[in-house]
Amino acid sequence: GLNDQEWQQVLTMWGKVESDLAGHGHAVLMRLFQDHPETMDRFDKFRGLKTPDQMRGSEDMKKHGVTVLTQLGKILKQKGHHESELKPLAQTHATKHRVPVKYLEFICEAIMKVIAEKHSADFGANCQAAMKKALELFRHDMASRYKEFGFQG
Ligand code: HNN
Repeated sequence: GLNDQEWQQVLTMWGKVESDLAGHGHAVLMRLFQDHPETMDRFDKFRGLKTPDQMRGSEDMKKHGVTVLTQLGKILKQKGHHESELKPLAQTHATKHRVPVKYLEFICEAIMKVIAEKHSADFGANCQAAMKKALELFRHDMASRYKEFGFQG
């Protein structure tokens, strides 16, 4: 787990993400879909988006970015005691959307890159390490839940 100081670094940084959740969310999804186009296949609603320009202009993608980062923020704010937030999310992502653990890793990488781009001055090595640990904990606990729902991920 993370210690108090690490959680504080994570949540302080998350506060900066929340100052423009839509901008960060949209950038994260753009990054994810460009680096790993196969992840787009999980979304019926994004099937029409073919080019980076279409993605940039998509209100739907912006909206979904807010959904994803809002949910992730709720999880991070539990500082590891996120069982009740994680369970329903793991259930839909395992049984309905069938999102492999690998895709969770991809989006965590995209989040790290977007924060590094937008907040380079405030995202020093210690803060990066803390954020990475928090995202790894999230992924690890999602993966364990997946197994309970019979999805190997
Ligand atoms: O659980 C749900 O189905 C509610 C909608 C939702 C939420 C709150 C989704 C979601 C959907 C349904 C979209 C809709 O109906 O408008 C789909 C198709 N996700 C996906 C697919 C892939 C996906 Mn995710 N999500 N999500 C959330 C919330 C958070 C959330 N999702 C994630 C990843 C990595 C992928 C594969 C590309 C994802 C993450 C990491 C998070 C943050 C905790």
